[in-house]
Amino acid sequence: MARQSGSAVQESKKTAVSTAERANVAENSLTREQLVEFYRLMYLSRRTDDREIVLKRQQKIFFQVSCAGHEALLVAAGMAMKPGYDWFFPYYRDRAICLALGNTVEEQLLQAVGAADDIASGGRQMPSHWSSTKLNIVTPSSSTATQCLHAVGCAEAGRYFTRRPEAAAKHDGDYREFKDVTFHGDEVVYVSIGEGSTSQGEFWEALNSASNGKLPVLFVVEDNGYAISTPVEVNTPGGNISKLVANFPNFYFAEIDGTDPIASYKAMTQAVAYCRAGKGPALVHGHVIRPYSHSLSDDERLYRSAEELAADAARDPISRMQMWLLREGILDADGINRLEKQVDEEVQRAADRAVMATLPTVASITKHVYSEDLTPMDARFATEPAATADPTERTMADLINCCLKDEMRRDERIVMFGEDVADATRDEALRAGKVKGKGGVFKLTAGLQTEFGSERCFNSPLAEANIVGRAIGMAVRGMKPVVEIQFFDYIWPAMHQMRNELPLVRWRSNGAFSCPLVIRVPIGGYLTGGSIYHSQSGESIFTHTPGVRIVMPSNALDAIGLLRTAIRCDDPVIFLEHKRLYRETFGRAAYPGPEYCIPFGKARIVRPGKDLTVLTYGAVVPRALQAAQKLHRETGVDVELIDLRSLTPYDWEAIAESVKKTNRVIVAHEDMLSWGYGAEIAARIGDELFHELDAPVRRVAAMDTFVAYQPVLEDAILPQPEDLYRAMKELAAF
Ligand SMILES: Cc1ncc(C[n+]2csc(CCOP(=O)(O)OP(=O)(O)O)c2C)c(N)n1
Repeated sequence: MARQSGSAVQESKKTAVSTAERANVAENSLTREQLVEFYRLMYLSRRTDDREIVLKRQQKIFFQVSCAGHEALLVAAGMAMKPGYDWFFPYYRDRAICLALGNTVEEQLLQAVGAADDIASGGRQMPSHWSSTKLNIVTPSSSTATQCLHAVGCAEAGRYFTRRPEAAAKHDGDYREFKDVTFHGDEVVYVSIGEGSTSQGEFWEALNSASNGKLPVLFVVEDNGYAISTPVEVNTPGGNISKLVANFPNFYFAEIDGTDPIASYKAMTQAVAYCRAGKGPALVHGHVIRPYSHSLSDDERLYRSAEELAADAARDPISRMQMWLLREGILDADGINRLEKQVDEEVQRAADRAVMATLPTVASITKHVYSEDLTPMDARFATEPAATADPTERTMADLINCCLKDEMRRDERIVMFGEDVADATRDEALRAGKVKGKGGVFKLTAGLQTEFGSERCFNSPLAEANIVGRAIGMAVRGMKPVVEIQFFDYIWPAMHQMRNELPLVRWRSNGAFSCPLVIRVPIGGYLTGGSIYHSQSGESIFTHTPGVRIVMPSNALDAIGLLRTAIRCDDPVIFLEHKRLYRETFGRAAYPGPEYCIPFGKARIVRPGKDLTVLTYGAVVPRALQAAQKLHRETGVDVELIDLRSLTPYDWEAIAESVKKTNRVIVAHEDMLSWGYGAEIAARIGDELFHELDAPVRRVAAMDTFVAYQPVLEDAILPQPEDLYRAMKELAAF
């Protein structure tokens, strides 16, 4: 990892050293050249921060957060690891490790100005949001701690591909065409976090899985004593994170003075060696300082005394290492000056270029919201059901299970995990045929572990962010996780991952990284007694997020066809499965074969009609059909019933065509009325089809409340066939 720094290194070679000093250097296992390079990188990082601060004051950049005080710990980590071989999930303080890995100052400053050529994000992310496909630095968000779970998933993917190298093969016709896989078998995954952010549950969820899986993840806690203005004792009981994590099994732990380059390097090399040898994860807790405020938006003098700041300054790693190099005779004053001058010139040149850089075009904004390579609307996903020897009508639950099996047979990159999805984690009894296996609370994953093994279908801890966060890390590496959230009602702990991470990986990295995966979620009510926490809808919360596809089938054939497309496509998909429809008589179908797909964004006309359009999806489809049939029988009003099937994207052409024909439209859904999915559709119809309408757009939906347990209340809260019937009748008569 030694990087030469030109004349500064030559200068150092000229300096005389005693035998004792040589021994000291050797003991630290860094050559003299490496020690000089170590200092150069630290100084380069600090000077880049200083330059950004100037640029911010000149209003040439718009945000600044520095690495100052963390440089020794981070250069040590960078020197102990292999760029483009190991994987990296750094946070915003990590300028120095990124420079040590090979990021250039110009690359970093291009992000600060928001340039089109910013390799990390194309001008989309704030400065210090490092990302590089060449170096395996994975695009981060600004959210604290979410990255810990991605690192765990990334390490799991490395292990998975090492054990099943054939799974890494390219494959035409699905996402694999665009998702290259690299692995080495002994790569280590670096993830860093501030001590304040260790309060987040996702940090602990990551330790849990890294420990259980003995995964090669190096956690680095950069403890500068503050989270903005909040001191360590508020976040960490007892004030020391090392004491709290000490009992996690399988870990290598080190607590060090992270302003000491030699101690830092020693700890990092030992931790990396431990991980690389496959012994388990490591956690290095470095005590560092924060000589500048949290960011340029903060003034630490408001909450830190002058004495405290002076005590920090006395531990500054830059001056400390400079003194050490001088004392050890590795560099003399001239050598230091020369090195610093070179660095200053390098930073100056980079800044001069960055401020002149071309800015991104406004036309680029919508690029990479979704895959530019393969859309789930693609014609390849439009197939017909295969002729079948077995015409047995199967339930939605059955056909979803069939689809999972088909796809797992076809694509070895697929893994399935979630709460209780395995047949039996302790599988002796299963293998001996003594137990049948569970396979999910709704049995949708039954038999997957038995057929595909415990590495491909397994139980997660009871932690929804853990499920989604790990899946994201795996998908970034090219795996295809098809995970389950047990009930929609409990999706909320994963919300942080689902809002700030999953939909954004592609867009925020300007297309450099992506995480196509599927989250299957049983959703909805009409259960008679399902109550508040087993009846929730809420799809509009997710359709309000760009970057993910939202699908909600109403029958068995659509479920199998849409799920297959969800798995094969190149975008993240939230696949909403209505629990009430799992085993319904309505909408059963024969198995349509292992290639049957339905493209997203294509509605299905459930019942053609000429007088009135009803747009709906999910469990309201059979209810609306019942109402439409009754209305036709009784009054002759002919309702056109359209099942949207996919909610993002949705089939505007089908909607417009139908409204132009009937001139009257109802949007119906099970979720509550206000700010629901129907509001958007109704608004767009009002906007674009106003002249086609003979009546106002009506909505039928749940009351603006929660779903109660007592069936009398539940029935009143959720839209029933009678409510739909009444609305249809009124609108037809308008
Ligand atoms: C989930 C989340 N909550 C709040 C914030 C706002 N925020 C940004 S940095 C920060 C403090 C982080 O402190 P620490 O983890 O100790 O890291 P440090 O900045 O000190 O290196 C906060 C509260 C955020 N980015 N993400």
